[in-house]
Amino acid sequence: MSNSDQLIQSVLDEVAACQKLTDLENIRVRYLGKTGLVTEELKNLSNLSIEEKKIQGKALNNIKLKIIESIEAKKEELETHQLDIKLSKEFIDCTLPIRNNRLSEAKIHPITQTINEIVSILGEMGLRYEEGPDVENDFNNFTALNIPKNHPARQMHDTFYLKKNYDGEKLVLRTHTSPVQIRTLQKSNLPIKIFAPGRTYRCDSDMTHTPMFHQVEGLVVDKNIKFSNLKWFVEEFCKTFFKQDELKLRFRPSYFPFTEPSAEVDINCEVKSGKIILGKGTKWLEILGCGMVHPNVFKQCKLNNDNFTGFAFGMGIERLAMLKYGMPDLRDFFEGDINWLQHYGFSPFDTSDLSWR
Ligand code: 2U9
Repeated sequence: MSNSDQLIQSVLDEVAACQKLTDLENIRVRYLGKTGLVTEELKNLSNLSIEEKKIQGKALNNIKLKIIESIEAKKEELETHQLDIKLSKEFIDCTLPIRNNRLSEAKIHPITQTINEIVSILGEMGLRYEEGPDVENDFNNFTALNIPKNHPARQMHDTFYLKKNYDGEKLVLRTHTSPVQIRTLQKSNLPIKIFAPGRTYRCDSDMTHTPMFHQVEGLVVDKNIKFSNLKWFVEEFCKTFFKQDELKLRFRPSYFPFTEPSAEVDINCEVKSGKIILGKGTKWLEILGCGMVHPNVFKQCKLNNDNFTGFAFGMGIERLAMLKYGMPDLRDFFEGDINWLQHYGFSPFDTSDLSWR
């Protein structure tokens, strides 16, 4: 074995026996560092003849390469081994139960909770739950509701229009849940006592508007239904929903194409240290719209029975939830922020607000 072969073999043995990255680094410095053995030999080449330089230089570079290769391979081996040890120590048993049950308890979204409460109250008051599609035709969303083409109310609705369907008809994302009532008026026998909660869409987005929001509308059609029946019904609903027997209501004349006469309804409140207290004080908060079903709506639905009249009302669900539960910003309802949901959400096990008897 030549001298250089012997040197290579002894370095390889040292590297193979090495168990720590720090020891490996020491070996590298001893042979290849600034004053390392191989480095010094390379420096000494300058004293040799050109012929000798060629031979010795090639041999030394060969030694250097072999040492580098063996150190690199060993380094990878030691690092992988260290990582394996670390991974085995930091093993996570994902089958273990969580530490704090309450922190990660699933919550019911306030919109779902509020809808469930409304379903419970209106159900108790004798109305039947109805639902319909989010994508509607122009007739159900507008024309049947006494909003003909070119009626200014169409502009008020900021409608999302869809591409024309196979019949060349332009469909819309419903701008209110009223088309559900239109469908029911067309298919059911009178009397009709229904309510329809659900998603509605308007091309509008700012502090107080989101492109999608929720509404609930009610419709009662029967013999001899009068405005006084509407007033009683709405008052009863508001007192139950806000759990305020003393709640006062104010009916202000208004205009909707689908009702005549129409009214907007306010509830009384007071503001104390920045907080709204409902059912106390002399301030007013708008809460819903309502009215007697316009005769044109009945005509459009081919209902020509003169003995029947009806009342209808509509409310924004986000607004009801914000007033009852104190969320300050409408847009948070749709952010999907888990901390907001932990704060404002409802326990699935607490159903106390869902029974009104
Ligand atoms: C039929 C006949 C009449 C539903 C009504 C309102 C008044 C109303 C708004 C409240 C807040 C919508 O979410 S909101 O912006 N709604 O003011 N809605 S009367 O009237 C109908 C519905 C269907 C067949």
